[in-house]
This record gives sequence, structure tokens and C-alpha cells, in this order.
Amino acid sequence: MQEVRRLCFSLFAVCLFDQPEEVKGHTFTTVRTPTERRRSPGQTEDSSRKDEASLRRLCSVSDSMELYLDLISPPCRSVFLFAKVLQIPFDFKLVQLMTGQQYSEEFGQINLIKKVPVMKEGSFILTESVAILKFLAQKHASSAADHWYPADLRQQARVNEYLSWQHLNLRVHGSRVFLLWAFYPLVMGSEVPKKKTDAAVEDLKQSLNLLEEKFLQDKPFIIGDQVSLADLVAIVEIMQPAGTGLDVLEGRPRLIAWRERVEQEVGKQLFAEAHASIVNASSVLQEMQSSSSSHLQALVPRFQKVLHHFSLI
Ligand SMILES: N[C@@H](CCC(=O)N[C@@H](CS)C(=O)NCC(=O)O)C(=O)O
Repeated sequence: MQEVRRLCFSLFAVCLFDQPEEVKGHTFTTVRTPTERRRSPGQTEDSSRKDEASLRRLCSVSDSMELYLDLISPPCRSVFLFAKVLQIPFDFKLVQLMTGQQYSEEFGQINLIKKVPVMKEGSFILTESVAILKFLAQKHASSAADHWYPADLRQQARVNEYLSWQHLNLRVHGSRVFLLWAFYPLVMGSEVPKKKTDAAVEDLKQSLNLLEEKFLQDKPFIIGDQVSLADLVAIVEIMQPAGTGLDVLEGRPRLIAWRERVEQEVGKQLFAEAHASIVNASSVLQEMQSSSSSHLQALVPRFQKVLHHFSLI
């Protein structure tokens, strides 16, 4: 019994580990209405609702935004970071991937694809991180710095070029390395075959070579002198294998300097906040691996699905 409790704790810990303060204790099932959120002490629900209604009429306040996220996921981190950088208020709805909340009926009604991130504004639901990032950039174009998603057609096309490329390259290759190191021994009950790790590391190396030689070159950022969504989407993927204690940028001074610049642009504290759960994932996963295997068996089908999705088994 104690073992089960320890395992459950570990699973939750992977997701809750150092999540931002506002995230702790929230699940996507926790619903607080905008009225409740904005009601000041002493204000009645009725007067608060009236205030809100008139505010909406006067200022055309749009529906408040909900983001369904788990910061263990790179696409979720890019959306989280961008919303924070632009200072867009949102409700963080935690969908704990490691406990399978994405497969719940309730989340299925929000996203039939059963994946995070998801953005919800009233009845408008948007999936796919890249679509969400562009939507936020365009919606907040008047207040957001232009460089994140430039209005200039050619500059914007450069951002889109990277965003289109990364899906089947850095995204897949970074995740494969993370999943092999983190999940494979857990799911298969054996060490990862050397052939698999060699192939995964080689693919990731190729992706990093292309990031460096084709996209970054000698520029400070992917599209030139200023940071953009392309850098943001790249950096969160590069941080994923770091969750297994692997520094994939070792021996790549140009990319190390670029990572430093992107962190600086995002803000060191915010960057660390977004990556805390993934950076600590390796120790939590090691603890899981050393715990009783009989309880882990229950989780195996779920992990198998993920490994299969990434063509790892
Ligand atoms: N193309 C999607 C990918 C989203 C995605 O793969 N999300 C993963 C986490 S990184 C997920 O929710 N996985 C849950 C599952 O497959 O069970 C995007 O960019 O938003």
C-alpha cells in the first residue's frame, strides 16, 4: 500500500514538481468563473456580476483565456512562456499527462486529439501549439513586440519556415532521446538497446547541425538580430532531453551562446520556472524505476502508446 502511495506521489511529482505557484493544486477540472476571480472582498456576487457585465459592454472585454497545459511537454512550455512574456492573463488548467488526464472524457470534450496544449476563449477552442502561438501574436499585435512574429512578410516567412521544419525534426528527435532514456527501461524492463540510442542520438545531432548551420548561422537569433517564436519553439525542444541529465548542446559553443541569449530575452526566472518540472524529471523517474515493478505494470500500456507514437517500439 505504501508502495502504491509512493508511486502515485512520484507520478504526480513529475507534473507538479516545482510547477509555478499558481499551478499547484489546479487541475483542468477546477473551474472558477471570471466573476469569482475578479470579485473583490466584500463585494456581492450580484454586484460583481453587474460590474463585469458593464465592463464587458464598455471596454469590449473578450472572453478570458484558459490554457490547458502540462509543463513537462515542450509545446506547452512554448505557449506558457509566450503568454507570460506578452503578459496575457490566463487560467492555467493543469492536464497531468503522467496520470493520463488527457484520456479523460472531460478533456476529450475539449480536445478530441487528447493532447496538450489547448487554448480556450469562451466557446473558441484552439489546439496545436504553433497555431496557438501565432494566434496570440496576431491577437496581441498592438501591444506585443513585433519581433516575436514580424509583420514584415519575409521575416514572418522565416519564422514560419522554422516552425514548419521543426515538427518532424528537432521536435521528434529531442522527444525520442528523452523518451528512450526516461521511459524505455521503465516500460520494457530492460536497458535501451545500443542500436536504438545510437540512432536517436545521431538523428538529434543531425537536427542540431541543421538548427546551427541552416537556421541560426552566425546570427544572434534564428531570424536575425531579434528573438522570435522560432527561437522559443526551438529552445523548449532542446531542453527536453535535459530532463534525463543529458546536455545535448555540449561541444556546441554557438548554440550554447544562443540558448543563453534566448533565456535572457524570455527572462531567466520565467525560463527556469517553465523548465523546473522537466529539469527535475530525471531524479523522479529514477526513483520510479527503483520502486516495485508490479505497480508500474499498470502504467505500461500508457507509456507503450507514447513510445509507439514516436516509433520507438
Ligand atoms: N502538434 C502538437 C503536439 C502536441 C503533443 O504532442 N502533445 C503531447 C505532449 S508533448 C501530448 O499531449 N501527449 C499526450 C498523449 O499523447 O497521450 C502541438 O504542437 O501542439
